[in-house]
Amino acid sequence: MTARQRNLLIAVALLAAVLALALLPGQTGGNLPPTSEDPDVTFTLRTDMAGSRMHFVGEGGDIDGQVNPSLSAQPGDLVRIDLINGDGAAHDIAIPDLDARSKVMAGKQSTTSVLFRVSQSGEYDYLCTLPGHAAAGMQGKIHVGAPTAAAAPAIAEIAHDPTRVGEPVGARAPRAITFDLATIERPGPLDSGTTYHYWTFNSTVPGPFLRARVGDTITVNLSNPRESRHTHSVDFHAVTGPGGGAEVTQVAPGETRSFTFSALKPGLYVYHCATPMVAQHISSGMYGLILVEPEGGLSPVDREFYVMQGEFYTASARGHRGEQILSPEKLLNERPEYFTFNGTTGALTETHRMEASVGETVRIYFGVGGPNATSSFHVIGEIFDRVYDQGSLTSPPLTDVQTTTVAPGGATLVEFEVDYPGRYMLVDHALSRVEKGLVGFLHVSGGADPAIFKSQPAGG
Ligand SMILES: [Cu+2]
Repeated sequence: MTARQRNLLIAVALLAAVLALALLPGQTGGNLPPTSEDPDVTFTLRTDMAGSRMHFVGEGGDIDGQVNPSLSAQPGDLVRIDLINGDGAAHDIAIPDLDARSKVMAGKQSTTSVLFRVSQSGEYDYLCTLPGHAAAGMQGKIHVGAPTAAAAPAIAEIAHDPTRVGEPVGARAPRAITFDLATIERPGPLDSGTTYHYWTFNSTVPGPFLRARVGDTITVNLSNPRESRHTHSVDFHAVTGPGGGAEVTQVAPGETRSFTFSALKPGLYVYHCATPMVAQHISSGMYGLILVEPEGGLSPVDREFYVMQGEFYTASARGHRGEQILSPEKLLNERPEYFTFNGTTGALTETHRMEASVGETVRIYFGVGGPNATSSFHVIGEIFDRVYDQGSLTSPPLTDVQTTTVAPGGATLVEFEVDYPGRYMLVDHALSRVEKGLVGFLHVSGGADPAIFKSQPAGG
């Protein structure tokens, strides 16, 4: 090779390098870009080249090994497509109709991804936008199905029965106990004629009322069914340890994780999912209460109820019929469209009946899942005889309280004797929230004592 030929080769190589840099805008591989939102559905594709043909190949799941696989999503889904470079050439992936496009990647095993929301049913093309690549075969379809409107009436109830509060510990000694929790993602009736795709513990909102004694050694088994789309976890506020358990229970679909903790302090504590975005997992229904009773148990009462308050941040306002979907913007701006006791607007007015008789004592275990709104808990027409403020069972209770403040991730016990018949309304005294679904009924039957209350005849 002459010096002139060598110089020419170097010049060509330099030109190629400059051209390559100019053609690759922004990030060109490495780690996938972080996303603040949790996608509803994720697909992974690999690029492949055979002769002059190029295509996408499905990686994992139902599409594994398929050339330019058809991808499926539901209206409203946030969809993420991760793309792995299998052939070394520069590629990207775009959905032109949705104005969604990934960055360009180049080099074998480099990656890129695209995140987009499909709001309407229909068929959309995905393709590589580099010149000639779509024509060489790099294109496929995304099918966005219609919502299953016919399924709505048959959807099973999701509201936790407030009378299911477990067994009091009584006088028993500390012992080892086990709680099995499953993270169930399923649709449920949020409001009249409206459904929502809930994420739950054990298929109800709130999750089960867990009851233990101080000194118990508690093992939690957290299972995430194979059908789930998301990773979940659990953080118990009754736990002393990393993340309240959340650090060791990030459980992917199809897996189970366990931990054991000592119930060091009596009290009424919230548990909740703590997988990012945590506020989304909580607002979708992933919270509950665990009662750690003191030695000897709580004093007996005639009626116990389990009630939790939460918020739903939906794309449409209350009154929308059909399926509601999450609005991440409203969630981040803390502008809920629904407030609920026990997960649905009718949970404590239509679905479940809370009853007591005149002369009985009532205890309500009340917690706020939230994730954001503080509750000003109040029962219209009653006075709380005792409030175990902030769920503390080692402080003396407050007495004769009208309204009590309960923080998100906090709880309280209220006790009162019911003295007069009627329908008493449980509310948050931030009363605009009644219009968004936040109300429950306590039905009190029995004789009316006019020394306590009587109406006067209408005047003249
Ligand atoms: Cu979760």
